[in-house]
Amino acid sequence: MSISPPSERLWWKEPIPKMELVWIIVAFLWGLTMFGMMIYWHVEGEQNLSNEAYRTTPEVFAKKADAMVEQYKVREESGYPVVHPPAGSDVYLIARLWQWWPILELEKDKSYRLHISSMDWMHGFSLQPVNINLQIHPGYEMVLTVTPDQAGEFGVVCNEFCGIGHHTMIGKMYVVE
Ligand SMILES: [Cu+2]
Repeated sequence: MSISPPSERLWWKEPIPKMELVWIIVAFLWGLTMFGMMIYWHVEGEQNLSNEAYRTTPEVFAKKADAMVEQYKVREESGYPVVHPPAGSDVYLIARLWQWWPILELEKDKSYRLHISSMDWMHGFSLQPVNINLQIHPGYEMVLTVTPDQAGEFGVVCNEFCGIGHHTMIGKMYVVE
């Protein structure tokens, strides 16, 4: 049997069967509903971060992070500087193969502008155990206004596969009273 063209030249110009039309309408309305829910969840559900993204370069971003570390480093933990920047300031977190650098120490109930960018490939910022996730791209900085409302030690893991050392890409963040 060979493949033959449909008998009607305008094969696609058929009336839509009622059942198909019903499903199209259902899917369309559901899409509209979920669109509205995105806005609702943003406001009420405390989901969907209000992040901003700006263009940058790894060099420019690293320079800012280095300056912050130099000025506000308070101690060191297994080779990583622990940085305690003043409340209200801009704080920088570098993602690179395969670390989150430095360790930030923030104060509870104080707001910060948190900047995150990658020095190389794409990484995923995931703050544990709270459910905060951001995709981190090289060439862009993600900026969030954060107000930690829980003191303690938080883990930062990479949740975007970034190579052989991906599973070792674990950082830390402190929130102190
Ligand atoms: Cu990574």
